Amino acid sequence: MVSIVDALLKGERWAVAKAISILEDNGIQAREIVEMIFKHSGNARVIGVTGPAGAGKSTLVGRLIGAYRARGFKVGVLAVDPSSSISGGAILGDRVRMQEHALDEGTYIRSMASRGASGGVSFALRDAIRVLDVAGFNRIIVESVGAGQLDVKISSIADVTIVVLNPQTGDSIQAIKAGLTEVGDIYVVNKADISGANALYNDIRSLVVDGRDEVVVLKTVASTGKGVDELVDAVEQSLSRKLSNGYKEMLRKRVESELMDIMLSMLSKVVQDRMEREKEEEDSIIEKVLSREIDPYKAAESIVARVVRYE
Ligand SMILES: Nc1nc2c(ncn2[C@@H]2O[C@H](COP(=O)(O)OP(=O)(O)O)[C@@H](O)[C@H]2O)c(=O)[nH]1
Ligand SMILES: [Mg+2]
Repeated sequence: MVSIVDALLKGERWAVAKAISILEDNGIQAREIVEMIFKHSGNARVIGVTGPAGAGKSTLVGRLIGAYRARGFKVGVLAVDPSSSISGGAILGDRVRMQEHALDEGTYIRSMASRGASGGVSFALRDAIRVLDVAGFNRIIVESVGAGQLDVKISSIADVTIVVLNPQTGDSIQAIKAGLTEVGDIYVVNKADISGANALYNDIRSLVVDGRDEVVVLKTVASTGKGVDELVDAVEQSLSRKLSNGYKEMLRKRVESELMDIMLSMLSKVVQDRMEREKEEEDSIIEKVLSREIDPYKAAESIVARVVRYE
């Protein structure tokens, strides 16, 4: 483990790959890695890219890599796709779209399986960001589909969140439903080359800019790279604004939310273990609910009270 971490701190790619795999396996070794690298982390800036499937996120991320490399940054990309646990297609698609950068030493691209559970991926994701961070990648882009739980999480993990919409699938009503109007620092109307882009742009402006004047709305054509430099400018401006204003408080909240996630997951494991160990007791409580002797809240409360000692 020490040799992996040493290599990681020197920025060696094999160590990055190995470390992230260990994190995904989520065993004892994962905890060891985090313990060893944590104090070295915290230097990279994290850019979240979210939005509906098909909006052009991966294409845009490919362009962002190029633009950031041209500005001298080392870029790490983590693509989280809930569908990738069902089919490998999404991962392959992302690789192909981003592959022109795959041989570049200053770029590291990795797909992460989400394994269904939204809680599960955020642990591995946060730690994978730390791995890339200590390996010297100073801009880390996280792509995730913004359709459920995870996208909201992305904005609590990323320093700047880009929401990508497009005239085909990303109509404004859908964006509101998915909670996307709340999470973005920057809204990108991608596929500005097809009709409906201007109408969507105006919709999004009136939806998100009202009351949040620091929000930026831009148009891009990811397939040609049009608007991408302006997007990078907007991301960097948003970053510097946040760094000079309330960044500490944001980090504090982020630690708080990470601790909460970890504690809840630990507690959930304690409860599950107990339920398995005390099978008879569990059965008898279930029977009592079935016979309507006690209600489900009382039942759960009696178990929780035995697991957690209230002070
Ligand atoms: N016309 C047009 N098509 C685009 C643009 N950006 C991406 N696409 C296409 O939209 C499809 C979905 O892109 P992809 O990057 O995989 O979207 P993702 O699911 O959000 O990651 C692909 O066929 C892209 O070639 C664009 O700016 N204009
Ligand atoms: Mg994609």
